[in-house]
Amino acid sequence: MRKLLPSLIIFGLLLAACGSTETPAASPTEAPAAEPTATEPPAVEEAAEEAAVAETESESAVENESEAESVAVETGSETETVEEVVVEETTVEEPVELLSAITTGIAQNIYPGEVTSDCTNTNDFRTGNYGELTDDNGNVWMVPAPVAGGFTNVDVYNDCTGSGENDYESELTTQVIDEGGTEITGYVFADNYYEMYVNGTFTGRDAVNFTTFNTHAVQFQAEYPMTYAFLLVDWEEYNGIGMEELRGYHAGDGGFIANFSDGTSTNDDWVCKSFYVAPLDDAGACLAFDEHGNVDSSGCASSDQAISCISNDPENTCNAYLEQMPSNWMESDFDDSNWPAASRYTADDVTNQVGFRNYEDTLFGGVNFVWSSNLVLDNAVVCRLTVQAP
Ligand SMILES: [Ca+2]
Ligand SMILES: [Ca+2]
Ligand SMILES: [Ca+2]
Ligand SMILES: [Ca+2]
Repeated sequence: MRKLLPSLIIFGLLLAACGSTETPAASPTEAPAAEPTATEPPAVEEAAEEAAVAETESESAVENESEAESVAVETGSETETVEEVVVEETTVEEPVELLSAITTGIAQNIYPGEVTSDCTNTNDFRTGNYGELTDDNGNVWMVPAPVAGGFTNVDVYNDCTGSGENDYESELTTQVIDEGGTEITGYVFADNYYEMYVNGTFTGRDAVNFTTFNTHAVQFQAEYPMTYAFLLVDWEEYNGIGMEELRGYHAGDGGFIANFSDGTSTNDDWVCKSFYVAPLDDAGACLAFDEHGNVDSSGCASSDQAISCISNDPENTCNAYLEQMPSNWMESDFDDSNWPAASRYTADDVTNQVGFRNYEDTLFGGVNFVWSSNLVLDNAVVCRLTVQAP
């Protein structure tokens, strides 16, 4: 039977990061990350009733195909072949208009990050809170991103919820995504947070939303062509305006690096699209959009000194650009052919943290960081790559 296309019914924007109607995003009114097992999809909670609801029925099941199949039927001691009419359900998918918004100021509702009380490194720990930001049309956006949560990957280095350097090899187990597929081991570091999918299957997430900085290992078995999809978040303390606190306001930066045992690693073969840009002056007048509608913030002021709102009551004056993520961004058959190529960055551009530097020449030897074209302003980014063969 042909597989039904994923439903694209939209329950506000809070479901935007989910793979299907079976894996809704975390409720903004509850801790976003529950702890499902490795065989389950990310944390599942119904979206809050009060969330702005843009219920857009975007597909309709249409019975439009039937075909005759030969079916072997056991009848007593003999087998006869009969013609059976099989009616297949297929769907007609209509284009979905994905929402976008320019907002002003910080989120109205703040919810604590899930490791708020668990981090043992009190010096460098920064709580990874979530916020709900309502735009002028009443749509509610989860910032810094509509993360879904789910199980965490094995620690290589984690001095927050782990004990620092970790004997990760003894903890790795293989997640079977495709029976008979190739076994892959990989290493991932994100500034600051990632959720990972391979061939549309959730394969784990970062254990620490914000800081301290940590590195993970992952092991799975999957078939080629192999599609990697990562939701990446440069976390923030002032939810909704893309800023962190370190003796004042700062527009922090992102960055993502991954290296897999089949030779796949982060480089400009990947595509990376931004869904949350902040802090911005002048309602985002500096933003550009390419011919496919992808936002480009590379022409915007991107330093603490150059962004005017940072020194002018940022919590009430800085703007953000928000764009709804397609619900199927992690799927193998998602069309990312019009997404921008990833931009490459060096470790010096991204981080000097021991959580990465300890493994720079070993687990990540010779690999580039990637992100969208703006490491500072683009705070929620999805990066994808499909590997045809090893
Ligand atoms: Ca992290
Ligand atoms: Ca940032
Ligand atoms: Ca950061
Ligand atoms: Ca950084």
